[in-house]
Amino acid sequence: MSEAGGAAEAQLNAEAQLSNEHQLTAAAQLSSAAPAIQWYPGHIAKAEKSLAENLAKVDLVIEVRDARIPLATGHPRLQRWIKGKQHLLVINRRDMVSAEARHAWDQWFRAAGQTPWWCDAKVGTGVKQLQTAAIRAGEQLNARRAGRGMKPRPVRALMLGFPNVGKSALINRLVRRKVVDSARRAGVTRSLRWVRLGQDLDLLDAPGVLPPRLDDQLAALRLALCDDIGQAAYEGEAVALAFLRLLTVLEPVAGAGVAAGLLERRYGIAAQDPNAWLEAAASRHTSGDEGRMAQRLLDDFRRAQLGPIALELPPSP
Ligand SMILES: Nc1nc2c(ncn2[C@@H]2O[C@H](COP(=O)(O)OP(=O)(O)OP(=O)(O)O)[C@@H](O)[C@H]2O)c(=O)[nH]1
Ligand SMILES: [Mg+2]
Repeated sequence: MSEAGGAAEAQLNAEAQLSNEHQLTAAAQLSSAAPAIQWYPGHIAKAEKSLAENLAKVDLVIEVRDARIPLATGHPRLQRWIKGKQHLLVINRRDMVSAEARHAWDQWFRAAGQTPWWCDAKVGTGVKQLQTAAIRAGEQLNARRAGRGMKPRPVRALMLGFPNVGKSALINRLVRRKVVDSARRAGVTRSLRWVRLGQDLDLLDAPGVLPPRLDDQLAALRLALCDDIGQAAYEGEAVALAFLRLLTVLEPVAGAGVAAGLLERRYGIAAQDPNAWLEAAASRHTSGDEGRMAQRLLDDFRRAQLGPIALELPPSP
C-alpha cells in the first residue's frame, strides 16, 4: 500500500473506531467489576523476536485478519513489518459474516487503497486467487533479480496475523494437504516453519502475534469473543455478559447479521437484562451452572451456530 493509502487507512481506522465506540461502548463493555483482558504469553513474545529476525528473508507479507473483527485484528506494528516488502491483505473467515458485511468492508478497504482477498480457509474459497496474487508478486521480484543478472527463486511469503485467524489453515489449503497444525484455539502454532508450494512460493507459518498491551478493552473483548486470545486472559462469564449486551446493540445494525429474536429461538429465553438472561438460560440448559451456560453461548457464537455475525462494521458514509 502507498503511504497515502496508509494515511487514509489510519484516518478511516480512527473514524471507524470512533463510530463503533460511540455505538457500542456504553452498552457492550465489560462491567467495571471485571478484570481487564490482557494476554501476552511467553511463546508469543519469543515468536515476535524470531519473526523480527526472519523478516529480512521475506519478500511478501500475507497479512491475515478475521472478517468478524477486521479492525481489532489489525496489528499496530504492521506498517513497520511490511516496510520495503510487498503486502497482501487477507480477510479470512468470510463465511462467518453476511455478504452485506463483507461488501461494506470491501468498499471501506478499497477506499483506503487496499485490496482485500476474502478467504474461507476451512473450505478453500478465495485461496486460488490468493495464490495467484502471491505468485504475481514473485514474478515482479524475479524480474528485478533478472535485471541484476540473478537467477529466479521462489517468492518468500510470511503469514502474519493475530492468533487463531486461520494462518495455518490457509497454508494447508494453499499446499492442499495438512502440513502444519491448525486447531480451534489461540496459540496453536508455536514456532516458525517454512513450507514450499511448487516451484514458485515458499510460505512461512508463524505463531499469531498481538500487541504486548491491549489498551483498547473493547477490541480486547472482541478478540476474546472470537477466541483470538487465550482463555486464561479473561473470565468467561464476564465476556458472555458483554456479548449479550453487544447482541442487543447489533440487532438493529444492518449487515451485522443478528436475527431478531435470536436468543429466544435458540435457547427458549427471550432477550432481557444479561444477568437475568444468563440465570434463566442456565437454569434451563445447564442445571443452573451459569459458568457452563456462558461457555456454551460463547462456543455457539464461535462455531457460527448463531449464524454469521459481524462484531465490527465500517462506519456508514
Ligand atoms: N469457519 C471457518 N473456520 C476457519 C477458517 N479459517 C480457519 N478456520 C478454523 O479456525 C481454527 C484456527 O485456525 P488456525 O489455522 O489454527 O489459526 P492460526 O491463525 O494458525 O492460529 P495460531 O497458530 O494459534 O496463531 C481452525 O479450527 C480452522 O479450521 C475460515 O475461513 N472459516
Ligand atoms: Mg497457526
